[in-house]
Amino acid sequence: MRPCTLATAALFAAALATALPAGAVDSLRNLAQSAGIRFGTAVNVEALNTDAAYARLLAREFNLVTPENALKFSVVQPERGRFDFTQADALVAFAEAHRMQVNGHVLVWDQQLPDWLTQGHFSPDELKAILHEHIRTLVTRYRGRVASWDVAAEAVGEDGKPRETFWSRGIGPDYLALAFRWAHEADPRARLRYNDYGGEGAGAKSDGIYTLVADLRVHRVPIDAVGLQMHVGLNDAPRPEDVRLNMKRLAALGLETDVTEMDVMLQLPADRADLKAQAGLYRAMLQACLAVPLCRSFSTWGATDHYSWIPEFFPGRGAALLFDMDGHPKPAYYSVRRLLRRAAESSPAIE
Ligand code: 9MR
Repeated sequence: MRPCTLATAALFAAALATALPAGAVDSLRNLAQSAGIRFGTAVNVEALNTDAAYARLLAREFNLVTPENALKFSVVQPERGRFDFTQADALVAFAEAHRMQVNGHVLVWDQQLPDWLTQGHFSPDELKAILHEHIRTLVTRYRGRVASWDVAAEAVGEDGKPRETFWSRGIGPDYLALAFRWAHEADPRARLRYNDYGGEGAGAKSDGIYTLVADLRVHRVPIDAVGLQMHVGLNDAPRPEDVRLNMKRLAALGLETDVTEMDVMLQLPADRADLKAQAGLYRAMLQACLAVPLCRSFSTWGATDHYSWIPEFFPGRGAALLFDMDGHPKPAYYSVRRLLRRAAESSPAIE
């Protein structure tokens, strides 16, 4: 979409936003708030700007939003030194109009990098300068408006060892510590997070993530939280009990946790039994989070099945989220809501 069209669409979304209800009493966001956590989703900003029903659904049900792609390196700095915040600005404005928190995603990742960067043959010092400038520019722009940042993501391999990435190759092993320090310098009050998949429960990767963040803590690197992505299927999800224990051991390091990107992909077309099993998994993972005081939020990687990354990446699979293709609640939505209501009845509210 051309910038002027996007800007017009953003204005439309903002105007529409003021007419929306700030979450019905029984919405996920309101129940979650009473239960002491935030309930979030990744947001497709193009859809936010063009699909009024989607915007209404987001405003009603969620109080935490993560731009699904709008702040990724190739989107936000498509050419060296030229930053494009059109989409991210639209999302932050929408979030502010609806009293939602924003999680910035993602500063150091080795996907969605622009060609000028990956093919630029930069020296370690040049790459450090580029990354520093990138982090400083993004975090400063949204200081006080983006409450937390995924500073780094997916830096640990399946074997638990640090993964070799574009950044580790180009800068060396201290790129992670540097990134957290630079983000902290740019906004000392932002909550800084490490975010990964496949290490939510027990196992080598979970241990590797634990070792990595423990080491950052020992070296007084400003890290506040660990994000557990939770992209799962019905047969490969971690045991909820292991997720709880993992959250607890991270809490013992002084780290908060979040479920950051949950979705449960199903074989299409999804049948009733699968939708029921899916509901059970969402419920169990939410329950693990609710059981650990330092687990602060629970987010799904998209709101409706219509705007989910799964069918494109896993042909024949999908139906992974809480709302169906038409934005109607699925069994998983009702399970999550019931559990939040129960938790809300026995828990103090957060600010
Ligand atoms: O959902 C995102 C999709 O639209 C992008 O094409 C993709 C690019 O790799 O990234 C997806 O989001 C990822 C997130 O940024 C990091 N964790 C895994 C998510 C799913 O791949």
